[in-house]
Amino acid sequence: MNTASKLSPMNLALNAAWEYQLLTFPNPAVGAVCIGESGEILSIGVHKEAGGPHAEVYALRDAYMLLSGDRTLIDCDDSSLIHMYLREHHNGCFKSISMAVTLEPCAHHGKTPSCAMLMRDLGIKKISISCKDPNPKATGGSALLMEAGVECEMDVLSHEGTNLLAPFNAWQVRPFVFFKWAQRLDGTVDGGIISSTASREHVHNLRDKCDLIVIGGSTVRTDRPTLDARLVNGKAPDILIYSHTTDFDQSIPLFGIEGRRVFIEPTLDRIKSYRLVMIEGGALMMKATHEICDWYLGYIAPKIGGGMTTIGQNQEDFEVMSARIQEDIILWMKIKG
Ligand code: AOF
Ligand code: ZN
Repeated sequence: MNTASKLSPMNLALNAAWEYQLLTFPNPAVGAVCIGESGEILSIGVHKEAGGPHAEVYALRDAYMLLSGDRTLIDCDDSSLIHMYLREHHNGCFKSISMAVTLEPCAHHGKTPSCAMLMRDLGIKKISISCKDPNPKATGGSALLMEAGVECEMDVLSHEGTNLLAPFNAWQVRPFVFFKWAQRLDGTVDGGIISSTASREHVHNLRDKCDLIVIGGSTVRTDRPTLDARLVNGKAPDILIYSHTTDFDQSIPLFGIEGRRVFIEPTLDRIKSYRLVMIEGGALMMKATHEICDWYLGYIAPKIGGGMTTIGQNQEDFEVMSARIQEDIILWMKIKG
């Protein structure tokens, strides 16, 4: 059954954006959908990395290709080129098209040109927006579109949109901290590799964007981890080993990576000088970092057996903000409240 067709356009935009959550650092995760005259979904676009095309630009590119049959832009990821090409060739094909976007389209020219100006110039009919852009340099897109006669609906699924935008809001003023763990269906977290290759690549992509990983001393001693991003050829972030004792076997691979700094400290204060921080560890680390964790990222592998220890000494009630089923189940969560 194709459940995607039952979701609202804004839900589709939100789901698409969650796939790139934190990977767009320091930009926000954003999703955008183009909708045809009869309410049919034409395209779904997502912002994939800072410096790349914004979500709206991918959605407009793909809708244009569908409506016009012109496939010239099919492999184009150059935002300025897509803007220029669409302006030149749209031939009025967007005049009955609506869009749903998780974030107000940008009104400024940053690393890429303004989405709101492009949407205005293409003659989009209507736009639904979940959240205003908190970035003072980029905001103003909704006003610009309304002035141009585009119908604007604000605050659509605003709770969900605000959740999606939380890391971006944090980065303006403070670090954003999340706790990541992997478990089997029986709750065990030990006994070797648990997650699928795809999940581990996702973690490595996240490590590549993080500037600090925090890990407990006992995990370092038992797992002897590397904590780099080798599966995606990414960078190895700095490490804070949260420990009261400093005697670690220096042949543990995480110590041997050039260009990375490793701190061994009995407090978590170091986190304050970073912006995107991942905490890796088990039950004790989860408890120790309860006060400073914004979010929890859980990978649940469809397996039982092979481990002894669970993360269940803790008691937490989570709100699931995004649940994705791949080979593993991937849950983005925050403490309920
Ligand atoms: C959008 N759609 O998909 C995103 C937006 O340097 P730039 O050109 O990439 O602009 C980055 C700013 O644009 C970012 O700080 C945020 O305010 C907004 N992000 N806007 O219309 C998107 N990612
Ligand atoms: Zn934009």
